[in-house]
Amino acid sequence: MTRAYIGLGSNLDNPRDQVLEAFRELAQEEGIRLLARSSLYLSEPMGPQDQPEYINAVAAIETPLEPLVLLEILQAIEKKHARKRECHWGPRTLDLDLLLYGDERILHPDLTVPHPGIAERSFVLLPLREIAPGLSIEGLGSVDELLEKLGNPVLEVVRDV
Ligand code: A4P
Ligand code: MG
Repeated sequence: MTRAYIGLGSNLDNPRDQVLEAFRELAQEEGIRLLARSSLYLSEPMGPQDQPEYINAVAAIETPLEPLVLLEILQAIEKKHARKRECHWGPRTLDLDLLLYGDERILHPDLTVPHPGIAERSFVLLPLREIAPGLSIEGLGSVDELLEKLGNPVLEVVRDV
């Protein structure tokens, strides 16, 4: 069994519901045990600015699945949300990133883990710290240190009930 962290993001078609539904879908997958889900964080778009704000969150899971199999499941869930890949860093109904898979470093044409964006993204680090306080990322340092390097950013948490 490996503990892994999934980053969730949405900025189209009622992002809050997209993310909440994705948590439910993750929990229902055979081979995925949902251990924790973060709050929903509101964040300004990184990349092109002419797109709506994002809702971001992180899930902690435990799984016996190999990372590439897990990635396929994440992509199947994205598809169910009518995800259209139109433009790099452009708006999306649901984006699921495999942030961490145990302590493993994976450099595969289809999968880079830890996810390359982690250290620069407050919308990943803040929800990650919420559900995994004290977590350290092999080669990058602790989530607290990474947030400090970003100037201890703050993001608004959205009510999810
Ligand atoms: N891939 C490689 N490594 C991974 C991984 N660790 N997890 C490959 C998931 N996928 C991974 O992804 C392209 C390919 O990346 C996949 O086929 C997979 O094999 P994609 O999701 O189709 O493309 P993308 O999302 O347009 O590009 P990219 O680089 O993944 O973008 P990001 O990093 O996902 O960023 N602003 C805010 N505030 N919040 C956001 O969540 N997200 C993005 C997208 C831009 N701006 C944002 C946010
Ligand atoms: Mg992505």
